[in-house]
Amino acid sequence: MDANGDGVMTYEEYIAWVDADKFDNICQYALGALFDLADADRDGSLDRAQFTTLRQALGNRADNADAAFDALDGDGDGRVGRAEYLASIRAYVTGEESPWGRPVLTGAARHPLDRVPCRAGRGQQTRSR
Ligand SMILES: [Ca+2]
Ligand SMILES: [Ca+2]
Repeated sequence: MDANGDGVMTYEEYIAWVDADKFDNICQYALGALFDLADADRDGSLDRAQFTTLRQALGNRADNADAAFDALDGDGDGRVGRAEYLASIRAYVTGEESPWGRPVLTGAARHPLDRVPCRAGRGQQTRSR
Protein backbone atom coordinates (compact mmCIF):
# COMPACT_ATOMS: atom_id res chain seq x y z
CA MET A 1 0.00 0.00 0.00
CA ASP A 2 2.79 2.38 0.90
CA ALA A 3 4.11 2.46 -2.63
CA ASN A 4 7.12 4.66 -2.12
CA GLY A 5 8.09 2.98 1.13
CA ASP A 6 8.33 6.11 3.21
CA GLY A 7 6.05 4.68 5.88
CA VAL A 8 3.30 7.18 5.14
CA MET A 9 0.45 6.29 2.84
CA THR A 10 -0.77 9.23 0.89
CA TYR A 11 -4.22 9.53 -0.55
CA GLU A 12 -2.79 8.82 -3.99
CA GLU A 13 -1.08 5.65 -2.78
CA TYR A 14 -4.31 4.51 -1.19
CA ILE A 15 -6.31 5.00 -4.36
CA ALA A 16 -3.66 3.16 -6.35
CA TRP A 17 -3.75 0.28 -3.85
CA VAL A 18 -7.43 -0.26 -3.26
CA ASP A 19 -9.70 -2.08 -5.65
CA ALA A 20 -13.03 -3.85 -5.39
CA ASP A 21 -11.53 -7.11 -4.08
CA LYS A 22 -9.50 -5.37 -1.42
CA PHE A 23 -12.48 -3.35 -0.39
CA ASP A 24 -14.69 -6.44 -0.15
CA ASN A 25 -12.09 -8.53 1.69
CA ILE A 26 -10.50 -5.96 3.95
CA CYS A 27 -11.93 -2.49 3.98
CA GLN A 28 -15.61 -3.13 4.44
CA TYR A 29 -15.03 -4.99 7.70
CA ALA A 30 -12.94 -2.26 9.21
CA LEU A 31 -15.44 0.31 8.02
CA GLY A 32 -18.42 -1.62 9.28
CA ALA A 33 -16.86 -2.09 12.71
CA LEU A 34 -16.18 1.61 12.95
CA PHE A 35 -19.65 2.42 11.75
CA ASP A 36 -21.05 0.28 14.55
CA LEU A 37 -18.83 2.00 17.09
CA ALA A 38 -20.00 5.39 15.92
CA ASP A 39 -23.63 4.26 15.95
CA ALA A 40 -23.96 4.87 19.66
CA ASP A 41 -27.71 4.26 19.77
CA ARG A 42 -27.36 1.11 17.62
CA ASP A 43 -30.23 1.80 15.31
CA GLY A 44 -28.20 0.88 12.23
CA SER A 45 -27.83 4.40 10.96
CA LEU A 46 -25.75 7.43 11.76
CA ASP A 47 -27.17 10.84 12.39
CA ARG A 48 -25.07 13.89 11.66
CA ALA A 49 -23.40 13.96 15.07
CA GLN A 50 -22.56 10.26 14.94
CA PHE A 51 -21.23 10.60 11.42
CA THR A 52 -19.03 13.52 12.43
CA THR A 53 -17.68 11.43 15.29
CA LEU A 54 -16.85 8.67 12.84
CA ARG A 55 -15.12 11.06 10.49
CA GLN A 56 -13.02 12.42 13.29
CA ALA A 57 -12.13 8.92 14.44
CA LEU A 58 -10.89 8.29 10.93
CA GLY A 59 -8.67 11.32 11.08
CA ASN A 60 -10.58 13.32 8.53
CA ARG A 61 -10.88 17.03 8.81
CA ALA A 62 -14.04 18.21 10.50
CA ASP A 63 -14.76 21.07 8.15
CA ASN A 64 -16.05 18.95 5.28
CA ALA A 65 -18.01 16.51 7.40
CA ASP A 66 -21.27 18.30 6.67
CA ALA A 67 -20.72 18.11 2.92
CA ALA A 68 -19.86 14.43 3.12
CA PHE A 69 -22.90 13.71 5.27
CA ASP A 70 -25.24 15.59 2.97
CA ALA A 71 -23.88 13.68 -0.02
CA LEU A 72 -24.33 10.34 1.72
CA ASP A 73 -27.79 11.12 2.97
CA GLY A 74 -29.35 11.02 -0.44
CA ASP A 75 -32.94 10.99 0.77
CA GLY A 76 -32.33 13.83 3.20
CA ASP A 77 -33.89 12.18 6.25
CA GLY A 78 -30.91 13.05 8.41
CA ARG A 79 -29.66 9.49 8.68
CA VAL A 80 -27.14 7.41 6.80
CA GLY A 81 -27.73 3.68 6.91
CA ARG A 82 -24.97 1.10 7.28
CA ALA A 83 -25.46 -0.56 3.88
CA GLU A 84 -25.82 2.80 2.20
CA TYR A 85 -22.61 3.98 3.79
CA LEU A 86 -20.58 0.95 2.77
CA ALA A 87 -22.01 0.89 -0.75
CA SER A 88 -21.21 4.54 -1.28
CA ILE A 89 -17.63 4.17 -0.14
CA ARG A 90 -17.19 1.04 -2.20
CA ALA A 91 -18.38 2.85 -5.28
CA TYR A 92 -16.06 5.71 -4.51
CA VAL A 93 -12.88 3.73 -3.92
CA THR A 94 -13.48 1.45 -6.89
CA GLY A 95 -13.92 4.40 -9.18
CA GLU A 96 -17.60 4.04 -9.84
CA GLU A 97 -19.82 7.03 -9.79
CA SER A 98 -20.62 7.93 -6.21
CA PRO A 99 -22.45 10.95 -4.89
CA TRP A 100 -20.32 10.70 -1.81
CA GLY A 101 -16.93 10.84 -3.47
CA ARG A 102 -16.86 14.38 -4.64
CA PRO A 103 -16.88 16.35 -1.42
CA VAL A 104 -14.45 13.93 0.14
CA LEU A 105 -12.20 13.96 -2.86
CA THR A 106 -12.30 17.72 -2.95
CA GLY A 107 -11.27 17.80 0.67
CA ALA A 108 -8.50 15.33 0.03
CA ALA A 109 -7.17 17.37 -2.83
CA ARG A 110 -6.81 20.36 -0.58
CA HIS A 111 -5.32 18.29 2.18
CA PRO A 112 -3.46 15.17 1.01
CA LEU A 113 -3.52 13.57 4.44
CA ASP A 114 -7.29 13.60 4.65
CA ARG A 115 -8.00 9.98 5.32
CA VAL A 116 -9.99 7.61 3.22
CA PRO A 117 -12.20 5.51 5.47
CA CYS A 118 -10.55 2.19 4.71
CA ARG A 119 -7.57 3.42 6.63
CA ALA A 120 -9.69 3.23 9.71
CA GLY A 121 -8.65 -0.31 10.55
CA ARG A 122 -5.19 0.99 11.17
CA GLY A 123 -6.30 3.93 13.22
CA GLN A 124 -3.74 6.68 13.37
CA GLN A 125 -0.94 4.35 12.41
CA THR A 126 0.15 6.31 9.40
CA ARG A 127 3.82 5.56 9.92
CA SER A 128 4.73 1.91 9.78
CA ARG A 129 8.21 2.22 11.18
CA1 LIG B 1 -27.64 5.71 15.15
CA1 LIG C 1 -30.89 8.96 4.63
